[in-house]
Amino acid sequence: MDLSTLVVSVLGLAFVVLVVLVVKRMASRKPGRLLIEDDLDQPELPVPPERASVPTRPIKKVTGTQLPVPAKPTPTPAVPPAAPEPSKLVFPLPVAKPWDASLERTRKEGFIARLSEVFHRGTLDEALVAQAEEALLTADIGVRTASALVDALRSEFKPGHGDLGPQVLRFLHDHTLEMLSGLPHGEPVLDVATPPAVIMVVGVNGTGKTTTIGKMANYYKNRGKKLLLAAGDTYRAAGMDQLAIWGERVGVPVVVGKPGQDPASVMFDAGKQAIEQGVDLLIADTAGRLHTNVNLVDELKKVHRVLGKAVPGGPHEVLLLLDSTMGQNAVRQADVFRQAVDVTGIALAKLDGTAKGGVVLSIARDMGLPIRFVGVGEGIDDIRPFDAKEFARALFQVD
Ligand SMILES: Nc1nc2c(ncn2[C@@H]2O[C@H](COP(=O)(O)OP(=O)(O)OP(=O)(O)O)[C@@H](O)[C@H]2O)c(=O)[nH]1
Ligand SMILES: [Mg+2]
Repeated sequence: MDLSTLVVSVLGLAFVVLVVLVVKRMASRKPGRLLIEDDLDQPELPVPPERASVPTRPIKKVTGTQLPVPAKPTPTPAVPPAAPEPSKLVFPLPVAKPWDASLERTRKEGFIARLSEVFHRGTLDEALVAQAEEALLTADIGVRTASALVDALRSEFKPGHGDLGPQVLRFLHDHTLEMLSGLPHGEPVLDVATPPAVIMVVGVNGTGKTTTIGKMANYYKNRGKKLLLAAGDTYRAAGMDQLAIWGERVGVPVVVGKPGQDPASVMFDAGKQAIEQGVDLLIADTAGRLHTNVNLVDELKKVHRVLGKAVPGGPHEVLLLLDSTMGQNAVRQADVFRQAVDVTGIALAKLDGTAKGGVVLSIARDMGLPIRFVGVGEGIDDIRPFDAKEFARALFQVD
C-alpha cells in the first residue's frame, strides 16, 4: 500500500467515526427539545433591591373579588424570588438570616462600637458614664431608656478585673433583657374559637406594610395555614398591585377593590369570603396616607369596625408597622395610629438597614406593646418573630 492510499484510508475512517458520534449524540436528545431551552432552565437573576417595590406589570383588578392564584406564578421584578410552592407544611422551615447578621449595622456603626471604645481599658468614672449615655442616645434608644440604663450602671454595676468593655456590655445586656421582659413578644396567639383570625396592618406610608404582609403570608402558609389577603389601600393602584403580586408569589389569594373604592367595602367582602372559604387567617393591608380631604384616623376606625362586622370578634390583632430606620420618629408616628385603633402589637421593618437598632428597646418600653415580627431584608423569608433573648444576645454579642 502506497502513502496516498494510506492517507485516504485514515481520513475515511476518521469521517466514519465522526458520523457515528454525531448520530449517537442526536439520538440521546429528547425529541422536539430546542437547545435554547437549556438557557431558560437557568435560575432567575436576583431582583435589584431598589426595584423591589415598584410593580411594573399591570394586574387585573376585580371589585371585591379574589385574584385567582395561577398554577405557576409568572416571574416579576416587583417582589423578591418566589418561595417553593408548599403543599401543606414546609419542612425544614425556611429561616431568615441570623439575628447577628440582621443587627450588624447597629453593632458595628452604632452604640455598641462606641461603648466598647469608651470602656476599653478605662476605669468607671462619671466622665465615662456620661460618654456612655451619649453613645446610647446616638442609637436612638430614647432619652428615658438611655437614662434608665445609665442610672443602673451608676448604682448597680460592680467592675471586676480586666477590660471594662465586655463587663459593661454584659451588664447592659442583662438590663436590656429585663426591660424587654413582661410582654408577650413574638408571633401573636391567633387560636380564635371560630376562624378566620384577622390581622389588620396599619402604619405610615413606606414603612413596609405590604412587604411585611407578603412575608407574613409566606411565613404562615409554610406553617400550614390557609390564608386570604385584602388590599385596603384603594387610594393607590400601585399599592394594590404590589399586594396582588405578593399573593401570586406566595400562592395566596388576594381580594382587591377598584381604585378609589371605599376600603371598608373591600374589607367587608374579604371578611365574608374568608368565612365562606374556611380560611384560617385574613391579613388586611391599609393605606398609610390618604387624600387630604379624607381623615386617616376616621378611615382606619371605619375599616376596623367593618372588619368586626364581617368577622365577629375581628380584627384579632392590629399590627402597627414601624420603620426602624426612622429611629425616634417611628415612636412619634405611632401615636396617631394608637389614637385611631386599638393597636395590639408592633412589627418592626428594615432592622437590617439601620444602625438604630436601639429603637427596639425604646418602642417596647415606651409603648408597652409586644413586638411581634421583625423585618430583616426584602426577601420572602426575611421575617422573624421577635425574640427578646436572641435580640439582646445579638445586639451586645454576649453568649
Ligand atoms: N431592607 C429592608 N427593606 C424593606 C423591609 N421591609 C420593607 N422594605 C422595603 O421598604 C419599601 C417600602 O415597603 P412597602 O411594603 O411598599 O411599604 P408600605 O408601608 O406598604 O408603603 P405604602 O403602601 O406606600 O403605605 C420597599 O422598598 C420594601 O422593599 C425590610 O425588612 N428590610
Ligand atoms: Mg403598601
